[in-house]
Amino acid sequence: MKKVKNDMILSLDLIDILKSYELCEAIYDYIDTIKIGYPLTLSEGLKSIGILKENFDFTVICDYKLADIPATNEKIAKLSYEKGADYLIVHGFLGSDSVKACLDVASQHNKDIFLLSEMSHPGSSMFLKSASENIIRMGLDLGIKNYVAPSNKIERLSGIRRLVGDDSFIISPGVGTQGGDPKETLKYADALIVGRSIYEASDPETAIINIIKSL
Ligand code: NUP
Repeated sequence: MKKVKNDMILSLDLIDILKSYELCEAIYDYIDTIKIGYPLTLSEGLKSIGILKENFDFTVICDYKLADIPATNEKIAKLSYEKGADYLIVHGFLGSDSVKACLDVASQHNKDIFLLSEMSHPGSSMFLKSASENIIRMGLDLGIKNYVAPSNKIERLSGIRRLVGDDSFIISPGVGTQGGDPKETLKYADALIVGRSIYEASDPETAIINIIKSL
């Protein structure tokens, strides 16, 4: 992925397209990339991707954490890219065939994926943490250049940076509400993913400006 404006991606986890639209109007001077996931998509449909992309010219990362057999991953990926997704977040723990199915659809659409190995919530240490390094190595073998790694577990994030090298692109959720520090995170990640600290703020624009200043 190429550089993201202000090194920050808005995680747009509202469930209402009008509220999402209003939020985007307030912050689009500062942000050129958004991440949408199940909350908005299940509530308002895949058309949400196109609405936000076309009106604000955003790069859209769809956080659908694809985790299914290759044939089903392929269908979900195809639908998402056709509706305007630029990137899909794909779980690695399903194995190389499931990830490869997404990579193949991405390349047919001239798009790309992000690989997810472990996560920012505490439960990630139960099963995902021990598999994470092997998942990343699988990603590197598949030629993947984009990764998701937790901001609030800085030693895990820095370890993933060491594994993937400096020419990979890491986006990092867990900033703010989940405890991650923006400045510290950007020592290892290329972009922050920030949701509630922005969209739950009484003044989202000021919230963004304050994060940018803190960098
Ligand atoms: O490890 C992950 N942690 C995480 O929070 C991987 C993710 N994709 N996310 C997502 O990032 C999460 O689903 C939410 O959409 C966003 C973080 O939001 P917030 O904690 O900043 O509100």
